[in-house]
Amino acid sequence: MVPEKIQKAFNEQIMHETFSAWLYLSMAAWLESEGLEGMGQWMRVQTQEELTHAMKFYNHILERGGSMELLAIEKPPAKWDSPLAAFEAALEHERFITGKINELMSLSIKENDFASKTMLQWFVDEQVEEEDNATRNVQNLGMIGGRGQGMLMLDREMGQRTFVYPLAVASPSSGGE
Ligand code: OFO
Repeated sequence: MVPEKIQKAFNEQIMHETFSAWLYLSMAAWLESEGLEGMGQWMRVQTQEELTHAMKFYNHILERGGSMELLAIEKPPAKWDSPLAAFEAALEHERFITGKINELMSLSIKENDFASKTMLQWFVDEQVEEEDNATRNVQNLGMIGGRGQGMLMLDREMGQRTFVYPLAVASPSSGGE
């Protein structure tokens, strides 16, 4: 059984993680429309990652006999002032998500829900990586100043990113993590 408060909060987190995917997919489209295919690819991979995050919460609720209540996803912005502005918005969003994960961790401790606490530790660690990646992107773009050869090279480098399905996100039918 999953405690009522945890189930409600996890349902909300599915919405936040799916909004992350929507936001990054919108950024991917905008970056590609600006001729930055590599940065668009980076954001496409980020979108896929975010969907696995949503699925991790989804699987956890169902594995514990909870019920699902999918919430509406807000419309993300469709354009940004510059690539740097887009990646700064991504960093700001990841900081927001870290705050949400920390709130969930506090709730799981308050509710003595150890199964959630163990699952959430994965997200605590993941958010360190998410903020690190987002910060590095902002720093790199800041150094380049958004122009010239450096921009071309960074775009090529970011385009190398590929999606790897995380083993920690298993469906109930696959036998768990
Ligand atoms: Fe799901 O970590 Fe980014 O938002």
